[in-house]
Amino acid sequence: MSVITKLSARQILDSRGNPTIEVTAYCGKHFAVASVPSGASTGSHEAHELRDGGKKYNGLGVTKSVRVVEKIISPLLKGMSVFDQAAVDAKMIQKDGTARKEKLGANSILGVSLAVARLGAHLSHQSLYVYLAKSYGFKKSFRLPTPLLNVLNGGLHADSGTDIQEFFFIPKRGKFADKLELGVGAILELKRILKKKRMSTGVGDEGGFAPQIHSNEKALRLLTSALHSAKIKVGKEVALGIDAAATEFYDIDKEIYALRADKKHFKPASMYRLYTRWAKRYHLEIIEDGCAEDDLVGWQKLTMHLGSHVRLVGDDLFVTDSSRLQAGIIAGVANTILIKPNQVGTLTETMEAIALAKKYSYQVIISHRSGETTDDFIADLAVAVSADYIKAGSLSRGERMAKYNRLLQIAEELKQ
Ligand code: 2PG
Ligand code: MG
Repeated sequence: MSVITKLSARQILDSRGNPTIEVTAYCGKHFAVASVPSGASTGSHEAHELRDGGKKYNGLGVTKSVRVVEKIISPLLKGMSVFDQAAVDAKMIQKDGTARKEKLGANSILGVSLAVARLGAHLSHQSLYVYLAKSYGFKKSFRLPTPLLNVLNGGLHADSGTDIQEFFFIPKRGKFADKLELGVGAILELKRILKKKRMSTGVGDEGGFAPQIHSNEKALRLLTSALHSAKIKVGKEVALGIDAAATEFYDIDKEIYALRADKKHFKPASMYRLYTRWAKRYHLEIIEDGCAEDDLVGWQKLTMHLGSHVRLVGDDLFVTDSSRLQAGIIAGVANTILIKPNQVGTLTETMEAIALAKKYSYQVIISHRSGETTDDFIADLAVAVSADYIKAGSLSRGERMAKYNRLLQIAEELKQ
């Protein structure tokens, strides 16, 4: 029988130099490793990250989480089948016993969850995406996701001065490898233009450029002009998209969205007007977190006005949580969900949210976090569930490229 014999864990550092947890799951002499990413623009409904507090690493150490894995979770799961992922996850959820995984920490639990899944794939001699699809009953007519390339970083991810956190190039033509090639061409042209304008070509947390721009709309204009000068058809060959991460610039007391860069304020019920203008002018295919996590009025208006032709993505809104997604479906908000396993804390709950989204025809985007490791699990996850998109940053920085390069391997395997 293939059972879990031991779990070990350690503190490693993520792409921002912050501590994070890496877990090894063992079945005798066989083992598999997984690590956990961490966000900056985290929604308040996300599951809890267990951190040490105190002086070391600005309180961000994860030695407590390491101890939880080795002293509590390892004996708890010892002897369980490696292949019964749902039971493994349920056991940890039950042991934790809190709604947001405050006791054991979602980082501890997710590290174990992902390492066990990878061990299951290894022991059954299957690619991880095949194993995941089989374990959770997703169709095996796999499809590669379209990449959302975050080519300009702002908000909490860079000091470029834009309120909008992420600006995407979305290459649409050809196979996955063709899309990356198209993306590289567009990014190099953007770099050339930035240089010509004597703007910085240094990159932010997710590998996108982060020049001082100080106007959200100027950023959109810059991207459009790069596509024009590369003779790429905007909207047809490469579309644009944004992650506003609006929770970060929503003033909850005054009930207004304060766009500092543009010196503009919007009430929840009128935020959609700004996006309507941008969507028309700049061919926006995607608007993620256009409104704040609990602003239902804003979300409803936005969905009513743009939902039929723009992908309106709930990130902080849904936090990969089936019950929040269910509530959103009933309220008629958004039409796409962003999936980040560490928002909810187990693979099984992540899969539940994806299955629910698919049932109600919401599109699915699998996403990295701004603080990443080189773990490429989400690439396999995206293929396992035939996600519509993957968001893993720009085409730079090793921790971002790890995901895209893993997709290139899978594309070769699938001849896609
Ligand atoms: C987001 C993510 C990833 P963070 O808002 O979608 O791009 O950012 O990980 O900082 O929450
Ligand atoms: Mg987001």
